[in-house]
Amino acid sequence: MPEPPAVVAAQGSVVADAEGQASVDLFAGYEMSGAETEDVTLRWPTQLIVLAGAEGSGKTTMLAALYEHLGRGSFAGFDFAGSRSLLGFEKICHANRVVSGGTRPTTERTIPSDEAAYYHLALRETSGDRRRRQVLLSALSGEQYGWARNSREECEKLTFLRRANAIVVLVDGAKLASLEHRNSAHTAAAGILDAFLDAEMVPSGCHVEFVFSKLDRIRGGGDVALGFLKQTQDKLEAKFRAHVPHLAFREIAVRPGPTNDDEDHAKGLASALATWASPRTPSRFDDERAMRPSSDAREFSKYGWRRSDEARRAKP
Ligand SMILES: Nc1nc2c(ncn2[C@@H]2O[C@H](COP(=O)(O)OP(=O)(O)OP(=O)(O)O)[C@@H](O)[C@H]2O)c(=O)[nH]1
Ligand SMILES: [Mg+2]
Repeated sequence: MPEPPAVVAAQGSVVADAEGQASVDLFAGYEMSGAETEDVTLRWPTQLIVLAGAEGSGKTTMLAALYEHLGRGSFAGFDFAGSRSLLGFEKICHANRVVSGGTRPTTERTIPSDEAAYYHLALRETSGDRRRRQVLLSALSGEQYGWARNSREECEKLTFLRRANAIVVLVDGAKLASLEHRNSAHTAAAGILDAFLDAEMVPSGCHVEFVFSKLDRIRGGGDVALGFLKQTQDKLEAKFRAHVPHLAFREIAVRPGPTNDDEDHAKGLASALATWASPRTPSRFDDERAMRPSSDAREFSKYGWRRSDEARRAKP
C-alpha cells in the first residue's frame, strides 16, 4: 500500500524528511518565474519538460490533465508529493472542469507574457525506494512559439530551452484531421523544432518528441486522417532524425470527447509522463552532438530576468 504523506506542511513551508528532501511541499503559489524556480533547481536535480506547439495545439490542456490525473491517485508510477504552483494548476484546470450540467470542457488561451512561466510537480515513485522527483513544466503561449519560428532573435530569448531535459512539440491532431488545415499543423510543428535547432537551443542529450495531440479527433477522421498522421511522422523523421538522434513520436488524446475510452487515453499520457520525468542515461550520441548546453546554472532564469529587465527599461 502506498505510504501516506509523512507530514502535511503549512502553506509555503517545507518539511524535510530523513533524505533531506521535503516530504510534502504545499505552496499555494501561482505559476513560477524563472527566478523562483531556482529554489527548486539549485537544491535538487530537476527535470525540465518544455511543452511547445502552435496556438491551440493542446499544451495547457496537457498540463491540466497531468495535474488532474495525479490528483486522483498514483499515475505513471508516481504519487503526487506536492507543488509550488498549486494555484497555477488550479487556475488552468478551472476552465477545463465540467461543472454539473455544464458543457464540454475547454481551456483558456495562454496569453503571451514577458516571463516564462513554470509549473512545479514534486513526485514520489510508487515502487522501489520511492525516490522523489522534481519536475518543472513550461508552457508558453503558442503565439510566442510562432514568434520564435519567425525570428532567431525571439527564439534565442527562450533560454530555458538550453536547460530542457525533454522538449515536446505538439502537432495539432484536430488540424491534422482536417483537409484544409492538415499541412499547417505539420508546418507549424516542424518550423518550431527547426527554429530551436537553428538557434542552437536544443541541448545535447535532450529527449525530443513530437506528440500528435487530440488523437480522438484524428481517429474520428478515419483512415485518411490516420494515413496523413503516418505521412507526417515519416516526413518529420526524415527531416530531423540526423540532427536529433533521440527523436521520438507519440500520439495522445488528453481530453477526448465523451464517446471515447478515457482509460485507454490516460495510459498514453501516463506513459508520456513516465518518459519525460525520467532522467535519460547519456549515450554515445550525446558526445557526437555539436550543440552543448550552457553550464551556467543561472542560464535557467535568464529568460525571466532579461524579459523583466526589458520591461523595466521600457517603462517611462
Ligand atoms: N478533442 C480533443 N480536444 C482537445 C484535446 N486536447 C486539447 N483539446 C482542446 O483543444 C483546445 C486548445 O487547447 P489548449 O490546451 O488551450 O491549447 P494551447 O496549446 O495551450 O493553446 P495556446 O494557449 O493558445 O498556445 C481546447 O479547446 C481543448 O479543449 C484532446 O485530446 N481532444
Ligand atoms: Mg495554452
